[in-house]
Amino acid sequence: MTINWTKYHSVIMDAQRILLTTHENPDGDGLGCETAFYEYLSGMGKECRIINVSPFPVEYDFLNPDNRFEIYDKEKHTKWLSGVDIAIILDIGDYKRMDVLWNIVTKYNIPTMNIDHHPHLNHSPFTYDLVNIKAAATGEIIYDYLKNQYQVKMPIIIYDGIYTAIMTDTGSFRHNNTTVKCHEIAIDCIQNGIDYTGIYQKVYESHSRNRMELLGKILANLHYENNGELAWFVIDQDLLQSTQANKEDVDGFTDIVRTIRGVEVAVMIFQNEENFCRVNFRSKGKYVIGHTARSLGGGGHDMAAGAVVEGKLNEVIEKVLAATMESMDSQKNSK
Ligand SMILES: [Mn+2]
Repeated sequence: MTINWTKYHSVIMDAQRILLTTHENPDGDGLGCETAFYEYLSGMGKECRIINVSPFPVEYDFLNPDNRFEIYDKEKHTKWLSGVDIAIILDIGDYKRMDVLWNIVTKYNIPTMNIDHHPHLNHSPFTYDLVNIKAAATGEIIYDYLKNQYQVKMPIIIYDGIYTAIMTDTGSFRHNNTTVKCHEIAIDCIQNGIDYTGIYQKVYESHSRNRMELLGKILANLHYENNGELAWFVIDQDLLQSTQANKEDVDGFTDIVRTIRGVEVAVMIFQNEENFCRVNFRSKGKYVIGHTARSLGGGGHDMAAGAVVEGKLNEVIEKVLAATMESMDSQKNSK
């Protein structure tokens, strides 16, 4: 599973203009990898830009000291993008999560390097695939590569990015993807001077009041199925508006619901747009939910996955619950 970087290293070195990007609604892993890789590539004299399709989440400001993160803007970026030598795509899971940037990459025939720890479909659309599904975070893969490149101490922002990537994807070193290696990398980051308490507080202790109000309303209205092993909740557009919360505020809610005693699987159905719902699945470990997400057109890991499901809210709820309950039942019966 360990990636042999020799070939990919020369591909990267041969490129001059490099685009770095990650999935829509970027998380700590995607952003941490981007800032770390950007630091390295710019240091090598590459003409490198980080361009994402979604806004930069403010709690990660410490990864963005010099406004290195840009939001895709057709007017501003088209010319530059048309001359990109390689697009390095981090933590993507599914090329569709690049949104319009995928169309651009295809339009200009830009070679793509997919660096990820999500399982991918058989027919990869990328030029190069560097996938290690055993890695807890894409940041772990990036760490291995960069650690090899630097003969001296790496710049602190690389450690900040890598630590953030692994901390967020392991739920602060708690989830079942946490390994000895995650802790070893954390030790290296701490020994090299990262402010780990500060990073934790910035990421996890800077929620808006609106988010907490929305969370309160959700927790007061949870639904339980399958003898309490499944807990689910719905966020419709009215609820979102009534609390003035934004779309990013719902991140992490499913993890919170999963913490309830007896709950094995938590599901969020979030009405993102009138006829589209973002669905999140989280499992404690007894039930695999990755394939349920895939059966709904989504993807992800065994215990943490998601999908975007088209349809009227009530139809989506019905469809998602039926698929989840059926899968949980059949897994239970086969044990
Ligand atoms: Mn990740």
